[in-house]
Amino acid sequence: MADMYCRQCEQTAKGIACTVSGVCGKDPQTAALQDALIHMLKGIGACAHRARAEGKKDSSIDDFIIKALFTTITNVNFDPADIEDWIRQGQKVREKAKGLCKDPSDMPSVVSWEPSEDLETLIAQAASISIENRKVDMDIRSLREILLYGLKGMAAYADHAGILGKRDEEVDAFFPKALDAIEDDSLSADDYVSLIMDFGRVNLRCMQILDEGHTESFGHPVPTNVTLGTKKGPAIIVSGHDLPDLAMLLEQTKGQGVNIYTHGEMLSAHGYPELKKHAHLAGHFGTAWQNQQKEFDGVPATFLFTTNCIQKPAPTYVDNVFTTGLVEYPGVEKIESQSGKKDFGPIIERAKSLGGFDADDVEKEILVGFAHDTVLGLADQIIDAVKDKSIRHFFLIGGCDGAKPGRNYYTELAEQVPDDCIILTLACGKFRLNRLDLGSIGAFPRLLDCGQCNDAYSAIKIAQALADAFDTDVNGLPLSIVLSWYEQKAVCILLSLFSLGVRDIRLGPSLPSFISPNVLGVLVDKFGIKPISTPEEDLAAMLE
Ligand code: SF4
Ligand code: SF3
Repeated sequence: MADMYCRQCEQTAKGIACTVSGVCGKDPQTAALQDALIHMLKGIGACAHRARAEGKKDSSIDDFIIKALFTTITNVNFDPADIEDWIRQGQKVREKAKGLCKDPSDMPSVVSWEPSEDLETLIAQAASISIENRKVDMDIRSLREILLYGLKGMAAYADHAGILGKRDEEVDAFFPKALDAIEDDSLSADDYVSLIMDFGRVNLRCMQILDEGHTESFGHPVPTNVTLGTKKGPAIIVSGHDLPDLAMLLEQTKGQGVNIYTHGEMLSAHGYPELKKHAHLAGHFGTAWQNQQKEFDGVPATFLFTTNCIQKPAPTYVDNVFTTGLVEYPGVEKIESQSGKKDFGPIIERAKSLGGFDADDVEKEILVGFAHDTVLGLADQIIDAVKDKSIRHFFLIGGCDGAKPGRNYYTELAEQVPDDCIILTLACGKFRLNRLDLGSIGAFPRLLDCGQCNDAYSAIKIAQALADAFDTDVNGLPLSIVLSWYEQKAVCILLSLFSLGVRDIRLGPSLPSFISPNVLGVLVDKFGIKPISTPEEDLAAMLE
């Protein structure tokens, strides 16, 4: 039996599965405990789904499911003790959910699964319930995994939305319903396919409420020049996706002589009026998440991880790293929330004591802030430019970044896109292209940054509005979509695109190992999905 079995992300070992230790750094113990936590969530889901059918729900149960799923996303939580704690809490939540049901004795067997009190036995139990040890048809297993990883991605967005005070009953109800379905042996492959299509639609709604949460709290993003580099003085570098954390930190550092920099997916924060108003939001540091160990080494600043993607901090900077939200790394100090408020004092004091950068070091400026409100404000001009042929084609090149050498494809593709075409980008995959000087077409920059991965909603809204204007659907637009994927949020976005009927998406740098050949066949037939090839070949095909 393998020490562990995880294949939920793109960098999985040998393109098959991590079986000895995670390429991400996850150890077998953490992997086993995450499997056990997912098993517990299926039991909670089974109860909560039945309770809902009887008109009973409890938002604390929904919140637990969402947060626990998010905690198992790649590069979020590396602390086995913390995952064990989630399992123990899960037992209590399951009892609560069971108590909401009319007949708690009529439940699937997963509801009576009891995690051992003894850690070693619990890990052995986890092995017996992990995906590779279940005797399930290969295609059913693949469809269950697609649904589970999609749910994990949606959980991240639902959690962010919840923090901003946004929730939606359809989204909340889908988690228990799908967790229950994943364990249901009576479901056929067709049942799972239709559930997955439903999921894509519900995830779109989830991304919509998150978009509303962001824009109601911080305003609609506007085009903004962002300085890449650093300024003299103490510094805090903020990574992840959580804008409310950044907002709180900006308030707490006002007038303190500490500059705040974004890192990774936090880049898009610069476009939001309520965040950019802070003069000490000084710029953006570094590139995408997978370069953090190299880029953080020897930097006289503190680092705050609000969500994924954290990597093992090197000894040279581990004392300067802090986590918050669901991010956990053993030996790294965490800033906890007290009824929604966080005291970032320790990270601010540490940043001051480090002294910060001793001189300005600015590389260049880049432009962000092209979310749906801004782009759709230009819709008439864009439509005219397409009609008079000054814009020939749009490319959406985005998604996650990662360490594989094959990801240079995305840079080369963007470089080779002809001058009369516009590139929309989003998520951390943009770091492969956002330093390129791509110029403009008339008033439009050729590279329009729509935001974080969760702002895929913006790109979809833009595409749908353009399709309406041209009296067609998204497939009828002069638009090609080239996605890079790494973790589970990319899975949920892809499923939303499928649910909208979007065809011919190119996906790379490799196809997910959890998609079985037959399931891939269905996706190719229904949606024309294809793996990336070479930039030259793909570009020629997309511009045909
Ligand atoms: Fe491997 Fe990815 Fe799983 Fe980490 S999350 S153990 S890299 S498949
Ligand atoms: Fe990136 Fe981790 Fe996925 Fe938000 S930050 S897209 S990989």
